[in-house]
Amino acid sequence: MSKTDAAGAGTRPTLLGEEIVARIDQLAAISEAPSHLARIYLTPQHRKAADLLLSWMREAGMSAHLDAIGNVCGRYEGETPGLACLMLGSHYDTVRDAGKWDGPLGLITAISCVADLNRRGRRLPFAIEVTGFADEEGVRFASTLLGSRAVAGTFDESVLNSRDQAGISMREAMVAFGLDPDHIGAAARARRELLGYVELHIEQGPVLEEKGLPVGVVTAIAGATRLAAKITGMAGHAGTVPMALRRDALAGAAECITAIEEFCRTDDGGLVGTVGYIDALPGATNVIPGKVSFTIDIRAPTDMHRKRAVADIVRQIEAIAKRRGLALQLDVTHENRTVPCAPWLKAQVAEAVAGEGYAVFELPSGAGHDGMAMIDVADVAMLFVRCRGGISHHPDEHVELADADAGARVLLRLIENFRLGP
Ligand code: HGY
Ligand code: MN
Ligand code: MN
Repeated sequence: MSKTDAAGAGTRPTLLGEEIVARIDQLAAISEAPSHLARIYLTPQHRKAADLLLSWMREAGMSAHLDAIGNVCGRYEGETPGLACLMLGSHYDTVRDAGKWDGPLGLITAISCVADLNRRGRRLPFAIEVTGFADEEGVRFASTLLGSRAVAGTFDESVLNSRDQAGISMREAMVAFGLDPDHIGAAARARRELLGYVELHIEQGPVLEEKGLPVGVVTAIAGATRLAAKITGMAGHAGTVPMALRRDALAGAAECITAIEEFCRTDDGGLVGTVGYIDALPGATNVIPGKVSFTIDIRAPTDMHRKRAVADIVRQIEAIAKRRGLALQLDVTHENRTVPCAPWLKAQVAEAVAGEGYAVFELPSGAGHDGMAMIDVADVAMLFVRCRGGISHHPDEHVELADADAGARVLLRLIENFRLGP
């Protein structure tokens, strides 16, 4: 934190922040290619990262293991063994060409907080568990929150049959990784084991920076709907088929994409829509595209707004396909309702923020987080840490060391003052 922060706690040693930033860099070196950061579920990089995280957990005084879906799980016992836990966590998979903070910041900070308690020999009247979720982004199997859904006991077994771009099913990838796809249920936790779930995460937006605050208290995580669209037209010769006779799947998809953009752009209620992936076949310069697949991601501040928007967008896409004589298949691949943070737990996050000398500022999360799945097994709260320029899902994603430290101090204070219920 700089001395010029609007609401700050003055200058302090930033020891936790230094450890956190060094580890963020160490973890970021584990990537499918040196040119960009990508750490994808059930790959050798997943394994390598898990081993490193497990070693940090053990060093912090936790017992640690890889669970049935590939999450890393650390446990720091309380005053007596076997107590229910406050669970902290975040994810350690990434998008492609990712920033290094999205996910790992929360996980690494939680480990550093436990390490600090351990160094001081501090035991609490509850256990602390730190979970690193193996797949939150859903890059590989087009289904997100796989790690946290397994922990929440809501993993959808049908995802095991979905295939990655190389045609490998999730079931096959799990077996190759050394996990048993028939025992994912073993990762599930019972509600009575968890006193609450708290996730620290970078904001991924510009609000805290604008406010001059290093941390913020999250009110709710916005819901999202994701769809997979397949458009089938007729492939043909680029030189011989007259324009009027074409059924070009890619031109149809392009019209759909701009319609989605226009629909969301002209909405004044915070609706956002993204087509982030497209594939056209057969994919040759001189062939009219016959088959196109693309994804759609729709989010809004309220569930009702999002659902209405999805229905309208689907109607528009169907009309475009019909007018162009294209076959259309639309599948919902992901649907998450808006998840409110639990008032009693949010109040304790706010207390910790104030306790560290920062102004308490509340904001919603437009991005999705593991808490969306964890809500099915525990009350959820989140703490946001400021990032530079609101940039995320991009290699320029950045958090200042002082802000990483501020986040850690707030989280540590929250843990040490944590009490069950309002
Ligand atoms: O897409 C999301 O909101 C999250 O970053 N996975
Ligand atoms: Mn992300
Ligand atoms: Mn994330």
